Amino acid sequence: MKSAVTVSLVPEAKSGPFVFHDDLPGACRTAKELGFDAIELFAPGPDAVPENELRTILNDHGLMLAAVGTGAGWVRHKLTLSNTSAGERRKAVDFVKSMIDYGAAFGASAIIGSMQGRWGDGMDRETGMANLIESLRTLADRPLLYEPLNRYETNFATRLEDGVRLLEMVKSESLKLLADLFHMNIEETNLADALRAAGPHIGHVHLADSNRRPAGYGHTDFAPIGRVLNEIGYAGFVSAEAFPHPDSRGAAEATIRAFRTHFCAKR
Ligand code: LER
Ligand code: MN
Repeated sequence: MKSAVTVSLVPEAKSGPFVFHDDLPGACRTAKELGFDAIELFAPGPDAVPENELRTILNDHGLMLAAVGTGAGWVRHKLTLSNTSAGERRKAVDFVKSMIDYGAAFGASAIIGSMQGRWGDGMDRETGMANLIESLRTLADRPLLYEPLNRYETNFATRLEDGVRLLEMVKSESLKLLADLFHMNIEETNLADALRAAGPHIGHVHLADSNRRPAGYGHTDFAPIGRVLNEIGYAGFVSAEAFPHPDSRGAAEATIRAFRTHFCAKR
């Protein structure tokens, strides 16, 4: 498994669950100093940091790009892949495509989290689901991560097993699941069992404690989670998407400590 830490450059997400905010070179410096393998980038769009600039920053610090978030499409432009309007769905798909292209230049997948939207407000579940599946089919010819979210953020897939069912409907080898331990803490009966059952579908992990503070600041038991990920041979990123508590550096330090204790394949 490889360690990563999130960096948000989205002004609307200033109070969001990201370890670092705004200062990309500073975040990379601290991430490298603490021994992270990668950063995960939440950017306003594909032009926020030009590709050559990002390449220079990553190379200078010997870091990989773990993944790119697409949530700015929702928080900035109110776009969703399940929108009842075909025109709005097209805009959402185009935004995600631009982020897929951006990440692909670094071998990083794009994440579909809040961009999935939710059914309701005049759109029934069946129609919303059909819209989401159609959008994902259009996008998933390249590496893409679908993230089940807790009930307050979506009503499509809230547990990993719902996510696996959705993946089976989309039928794309390049579409994998993102297991976010914060959402799972709200929705799953048992986190380790859910991860074991989802097995080879898991393509990325978001690491946060029960309260979305960094690992170690809540009551999630990470030992069985790390054990099961090792057992199923998960070799992807474990990426800290957590509040900068007590501050960004402190959150990154707690994360790398938890990563080394529970996730490194050394047992
Ligand atoms: C994104 O990775 C996520 O976990 C969501 O909670 C963002 O809305
Ligand atoms: Mn997440």
